[in-house]
Amino acid sequence: MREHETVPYSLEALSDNEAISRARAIRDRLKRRRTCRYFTDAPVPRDVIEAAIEAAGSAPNGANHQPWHFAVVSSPEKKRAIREAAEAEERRFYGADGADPKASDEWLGALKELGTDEDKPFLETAPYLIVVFAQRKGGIEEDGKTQNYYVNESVGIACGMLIATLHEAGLATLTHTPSPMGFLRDACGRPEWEKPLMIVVVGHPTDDATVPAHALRKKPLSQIASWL
Ligand code: IYR
Repeated sequence: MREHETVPYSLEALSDNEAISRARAIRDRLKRRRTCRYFTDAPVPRDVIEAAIEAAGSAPNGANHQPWHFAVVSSPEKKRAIREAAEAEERRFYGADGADPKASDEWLGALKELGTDEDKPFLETAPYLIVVFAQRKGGIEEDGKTQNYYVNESVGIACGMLIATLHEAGLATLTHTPSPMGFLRDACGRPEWEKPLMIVVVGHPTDDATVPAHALRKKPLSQIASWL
C-alpha cells in the first residue's frame, strides 16, 4: 500500500450466537418497514431527522467525497410548491392531463398492483420531505469542480441508511421519485451539478393507513442469494 496516514480500527467482538441473534433482531425490525402513502400532519422532532441524516452521512462512498446533500423541507409553502410541481409531472406520467401517458403500458401495468396515481397529498401533509441530491462534482470541500465517483451507488446506500434509521425511530417513510425531478433543484436552491435523486417523505402513518398486499410478496432467501 502507498504511504498514508492511518488511525486504529476496532469493533466490539461478539460470539457467534450473539452475532446471529443481533442480525436476526435487526432483520425482524427492518422487515416490518413498509412504504407508506398515508401520513398525518403530526410533528416529528427535528432531532430525529438530524440524527437520521448523520447516520446517512456515514455511508460508504466513493473516495470519501460524500457526494450527497439532504434538503429538509418543512415549510407549508415549500411543501405545497413541491406537491404542485410533482403532481404536474405525475399527471403527464399517468396521462391524467388528457395526453398520452409518458409511462409505457408495461410500466403502468406494473404499477396497477400498487394503486398509485397522480395525487400526492402526502407531499403537503407529512411534516418533513427530505429531498436527496447526488453531487456529481465537488469533492469533500464541495468546490463544485472536483470529480466525484460512484455517486449513485454512494447516495443510494446513504438513502438506505437514512430510511433504516427513520424506521428504527418509529417513523413511516415513502421514497417518492417524480419523473423528471429537475424542478427540485430550483425548489431547494441547489446548484446545477447536483442531481435530485428522490424525496424521502417522513412522518406518522394515519390510523387507517394501508399498504398494497403486493408489497408483502418478498422473494425468499433461496431466490435472492446464491452460495458459491
Ligand atoms: N413516480 C410515480 C410512479 C411510480 C413508479 C414506481 I417504479 C413506483 O414503485 C411507484 C410509483 C408515482 O409516484 O406515482
